[in-house]
Amino acid sequence: MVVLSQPAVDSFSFIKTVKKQATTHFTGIPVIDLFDPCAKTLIVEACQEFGFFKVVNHGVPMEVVSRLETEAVNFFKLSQAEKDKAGPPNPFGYGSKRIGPNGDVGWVEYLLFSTNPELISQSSLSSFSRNPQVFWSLVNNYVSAVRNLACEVLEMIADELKIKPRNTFSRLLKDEKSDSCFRLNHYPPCPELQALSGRNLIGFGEHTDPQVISVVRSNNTSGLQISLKDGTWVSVPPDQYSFFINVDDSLQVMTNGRFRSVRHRVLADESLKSRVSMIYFGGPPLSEKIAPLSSLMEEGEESLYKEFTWCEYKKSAYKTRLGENRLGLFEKTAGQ
Ligand code: GA4
Repeated sequence: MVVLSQPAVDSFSFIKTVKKQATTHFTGIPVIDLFDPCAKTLIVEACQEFGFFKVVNHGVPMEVVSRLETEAVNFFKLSQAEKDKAGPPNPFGYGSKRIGPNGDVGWVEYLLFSTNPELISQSSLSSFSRNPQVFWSLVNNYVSAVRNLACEVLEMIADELKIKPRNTFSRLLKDEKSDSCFRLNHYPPCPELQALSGRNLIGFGEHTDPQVISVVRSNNTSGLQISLKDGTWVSVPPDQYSFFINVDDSLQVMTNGRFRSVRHRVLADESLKSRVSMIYFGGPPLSEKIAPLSSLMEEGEESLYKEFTWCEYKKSAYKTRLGENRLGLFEKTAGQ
């Protein structure tokens, strides 16, 4: 028999679950070797079909990844009282179970940072680690390595789509005012709760990312799922040595819907293993206009979206629930 303490039962009652499924890993996720001469074509195909792909031969030193992972694991091992000193997230800082400002919850705890050094002080950095300088330099090394990777991918996309200049997308992330952020997620094991419910707990509910592109790395645990074009959820086979790339809402708009912003979610693992993921969300400067690129538009093709700036989109996103179709508010209806 499973005996649960009252706090565990209480926390379970507001976390969503999905019907238990045996984890069968989807074998169709595109794997792009950046050294492959066909990589550019394969990336564009993956962005159109899935909005998601895996990158190998990415050039990010594994040491940069593992050193940050160790620090992250150490942070999440601290007592709840210690971790709470770095919260609540507004939106940056430490958060547990609550995601965003509108009542979403998941079986997850996290640290959310801006990658803009000017905003760092807001997030009471000093409490993130016993050695905040070391922690911060590891985050910085990691973020600059994955930003370079994201920019490389965006430039390959621009080449393949014949968009000039080739930094049309990547400049948004390289701009010193780029509104990018970085998230460390920890999904603690929850075998008791899953056994009790006979269902899978939701770690991070389904959503799309509002930015341009996201780069995800996780330890060797399952849990990440993506939604295919037909709405089927499939499990992404974990690979701690590779990076997964998401197409985000803003890139969907800039390509006038040719690329798909991928809907994804994380189910809490059934095993005793913790899932730790690190995600870089590459965003544009706040004042940037997000609109389909004219060079991509065919004759007579109209924009599917009303015009907006990243600042307007972000503001609107923060008023929504996680699972909402945020871009829906900016879609043009017939005749508009
Ligand atoms: C989803 C992508 C990123 O994790 C994030 C999330 C943000 C948050 O956790 O504060 C949001 C979510 C994300 C979109 C809708 C709003 C805002 C939670 C939420 C309910 C950091 C982001 O930029 O948007």
